[in-house]
Amino acid sequence: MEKKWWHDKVAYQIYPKSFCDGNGDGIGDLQGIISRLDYLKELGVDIVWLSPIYKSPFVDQGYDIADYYAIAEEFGTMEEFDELLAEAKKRDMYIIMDLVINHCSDQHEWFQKALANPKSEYADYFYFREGKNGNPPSNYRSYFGGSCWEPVPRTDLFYFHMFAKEQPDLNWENPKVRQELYNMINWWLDKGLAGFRIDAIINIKKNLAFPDFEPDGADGLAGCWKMVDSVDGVGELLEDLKKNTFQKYDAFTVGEVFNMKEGERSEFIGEDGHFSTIFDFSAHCLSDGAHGWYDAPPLDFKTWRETVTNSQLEVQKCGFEANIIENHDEPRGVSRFLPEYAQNPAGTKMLGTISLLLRGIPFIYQGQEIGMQNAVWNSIEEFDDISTKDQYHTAREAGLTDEEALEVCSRMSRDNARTPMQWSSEKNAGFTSGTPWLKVNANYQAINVKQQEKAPDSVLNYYRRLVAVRKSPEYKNVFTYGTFEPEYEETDTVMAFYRHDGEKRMLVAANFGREAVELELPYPVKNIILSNMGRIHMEDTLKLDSLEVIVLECR
Ligand code: TEU
Ligand code: CA
Repeated sequence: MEKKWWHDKVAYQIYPKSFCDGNGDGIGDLQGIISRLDYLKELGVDIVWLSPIYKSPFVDQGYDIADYYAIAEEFGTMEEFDELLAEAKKRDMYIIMDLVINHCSDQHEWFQKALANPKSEYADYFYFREGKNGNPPSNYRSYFGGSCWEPVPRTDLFYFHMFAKEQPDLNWENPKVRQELYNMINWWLDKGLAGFRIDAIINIKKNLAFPDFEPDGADGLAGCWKMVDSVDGVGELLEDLKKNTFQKYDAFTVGEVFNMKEGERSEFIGEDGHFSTIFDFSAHCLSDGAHGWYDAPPLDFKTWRETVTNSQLEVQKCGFEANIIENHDEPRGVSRFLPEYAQNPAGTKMLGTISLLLRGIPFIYQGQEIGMQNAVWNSIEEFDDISTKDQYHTAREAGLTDEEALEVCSRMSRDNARTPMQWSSEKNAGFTSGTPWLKVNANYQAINVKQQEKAPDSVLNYYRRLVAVRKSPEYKNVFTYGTFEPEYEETDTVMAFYRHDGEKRMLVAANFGREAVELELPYPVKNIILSNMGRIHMEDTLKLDSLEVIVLECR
């Protein structure tokens, strides 16, 4: 396998609005990010992914871009962005941005021109279609609820949007659109950007016949992803994209790809794949409800272990995926993947160790490194997120009480990941001197950076050691290129695997159960590399207390 510059890197996702507020307006910004680069460096971060910072009306928190060439004034200026690039470079860090090109904002000038004159060439930048007897052209439900089709005022046309109605989908079949997007991407790469995280990219290929599907909900609509599922040919678009942009720069690209078809993985992330890598969402998809968050199945340990294991075994046949516990679209991993008795520092370290030492590119989401958890939400009014509001509505429509629907949203809301970063036990968790745009998690006195920096055994200091082990000259190769081999799969509570590169064999083992376990050790222990319980000695058997994780070098 050809080695790539990004194979051995550790990435960190910043959600700019909630990371650090430099000027006291309650909104995180570029100066805030710059002020925390040393913090990220100390954590061992190489690649920083910024969720969208482009000019936007923020209907979907920046995933609705009004100008691809401008920085949102809430976040700062282009000069400040250049400063961030330069400051990152000084520290040998790479910046990647979010690339949202399935759709733009309805405030983008292309869409404004299209609306102003639906006969102009700009209408063809989007999907403008005639309705069927005054009804929308097809029966698709958008990802955020309601029809995918919105009437174009003063016409009998509708435009297509898979997300909010303020996020019209771009017409990727139009070569002019593709060229505009490629120019924009190259413009950013020319600036010195290291690459992109690529948003919702599987959706760019449409079935242009827009056929109806069997309704699958009380609203009489069918999920629009079914159309995406039913169409072939996204690969050609993705190759065209890559060849005209990323490839020329040796850029690092990580695709947000749901609904990949069976057997397509190597086309996406193989040696000459469309992307460097894609996120592994297999564990997250376990809580996909058939109709929404309200019927999300509960998670159980063995299914989770089997899912992660199978994914690792599949992925290593062709490339690298990016491993996450959480991101800005997901609830906090500690609250989601750990049983209640494990939602504490020991359990948090255990989960982090598994995630970071799997084969793949680890992405840490802001706050994960201090063990941030879901917030307590007292009413639906407290949420900001467009998707949460839709899911609340869907749950109520399905017959859940207000209280039950609130419980569902509290458990699943994307806002759980978007509450401000907890820097200290000062007012507003040290995130802002003003009024935060979204409420701060009430637990910030107990969970924050400043306190954890001082405590040698804190989650933060453990994460620092964990990243350092992964990147150490001694173990870097095995943790980057070593194969993944599951172990102790027959147990009820242990998630364990070897990483093996032919030279070194490492064992990572975690006990998710309430009881201690004692297991045979097929390979004698050479060294204890890491322990969340301060264990420095291991006899001939593997002893793990409840919530203990250990990293061993085997003989
Ligand atoms: O997400 C795409 C996506 O399909 C999921 O986010 C999912 O629909 C959503 O989490 C439901 O709650 C990307 C971004 O990550 C997300 O933040 C944006 O809202 C979305 O695209 C639209 O740009
Ligand atoms: Ca600010």
